[in-house]
Amino acid sequence: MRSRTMRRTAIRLRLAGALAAVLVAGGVAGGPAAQAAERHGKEPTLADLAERHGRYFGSATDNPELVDEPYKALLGSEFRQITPGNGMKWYATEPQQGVFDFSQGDEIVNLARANRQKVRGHTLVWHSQLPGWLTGREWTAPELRAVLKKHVQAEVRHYRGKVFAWDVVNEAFNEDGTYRESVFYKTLGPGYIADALRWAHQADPRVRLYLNDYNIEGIGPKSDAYYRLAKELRAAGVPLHGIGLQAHLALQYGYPTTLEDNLRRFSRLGLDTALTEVDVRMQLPATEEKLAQQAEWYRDLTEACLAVRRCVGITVWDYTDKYSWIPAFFPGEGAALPWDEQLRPKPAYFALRGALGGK
Ligand code: 9MR
Repeated sequence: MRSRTMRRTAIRLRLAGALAAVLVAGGVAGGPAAQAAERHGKEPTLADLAERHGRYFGSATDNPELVDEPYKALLGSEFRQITPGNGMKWYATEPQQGVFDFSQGDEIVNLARANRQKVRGHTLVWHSQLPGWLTGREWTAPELRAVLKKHVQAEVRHYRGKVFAWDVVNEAFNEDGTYRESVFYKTLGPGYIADALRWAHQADPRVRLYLNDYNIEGIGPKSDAYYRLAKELRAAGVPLHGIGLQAHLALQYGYPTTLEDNLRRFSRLGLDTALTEVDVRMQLPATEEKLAQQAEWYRDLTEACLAVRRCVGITVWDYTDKYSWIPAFFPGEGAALPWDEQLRPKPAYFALRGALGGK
C-alpha cells in the first residue's frame, strides 16, 4: 500500500497532467470528441483498463442526451457498460395499466449493441417515478401483487438476453435499517422483495438479480439491513445474485472508509457487488483542492472494488457534469463527475485511470 503522502504527490502530478489536458482540449487542435478519438486510438480507455482486472467500467445515460453527438461519441468509446438513467423505470415502461412501452429502454439497448456494451437494467420495483395510475388509488394486497408480478415479468421478459443484470428492487430501506414504507411494503409486507426476485428469475433465469441502494457503501444500519436480508434470502434459496451500492458520495459528508470491508462481507455470502451510480458531489464553486479530493475518492473507491474479487464493476451516474442529476436535486452542489460540462476530463478521470493501472 502506498502511503497517503505518496498518494497525494501522485495526485498532484496527475492534477498537473489534467490541467495540461484541459488546456489542450480547450485549444483549437480539435474538440473533445477528437481528443477522445485520439485517446482511444493510442491509449486504453477506462473500460479497457477495467477489463484487464475482469471488471466493467460503465456510465449511466438518458434518452434526451442522445442527440448530443460529442457526448454520444465519448459514451460509446470510453465505456463498456451503460445503464438507462430513467428509460426502464415503471412510469416510462407501463404508463397505463397493462400497456407497455419499451421504446426508451430499447433505444438504450440498441445503442449499447451498436457500441458492443452491456446493459444494467434499472429498475423494476421502486417507490419513486411510479405511474399515476399506480399511485393514484388504493390497492388490496392481491390486486397489487398481480400488478407487480405482471410488471416485473413483462419487463424482464422483454429484455431477456439484452441486459445482464437487473436492479430488481431499488431503495427498499430507510437510513436506520427499517423497511421503507413504500406502497409495496405497506400493502404486501417485506415478502414483496423475495417475490419480485422469484418472478424476475422465472422470466429470465440467466439474468443477474440485484438489490440496489444509496448510503450503503460503508458499514452501518442501512447496509447491515441489506446484509441481514441478503443472508436470509440466500438461506431460503431466493434468487439474489448481487448488491448494488449506488455510491452517490458528497465531499462534505466524508469518504466511506469501510467500503472495502463492506464489499467483502457481501462476497462472503456468495454475492456479487457493484458500484452502480457513482458520483462525488461538492459544494460549488469547485476549487482545485476540492477537485483533487474528489479525484482521491474516485481512486479510493476504484481500489476498493478491485481489492474484492466479486466486485464486478463500476458505473458512474452519467460521466459528464453536463448531464449530472446533482444540481437539480441539491442546489449549490455539483461538479460530481469525472468529465466537466465541456466534456473535458477532470482530475477524477486521471485518478480513475491511475487506480485501474493506466497512466
Ligand atoms: O438520474 C435520474 C434522474 O434523471 C431522475 O430525475 C431521478 C428521479 O428520482 O432519478 C435519477 O436516478 C436515480 C436512480 O434511478 C436511483 N438512485 C438515485 C438516482 C438519483 O436520483
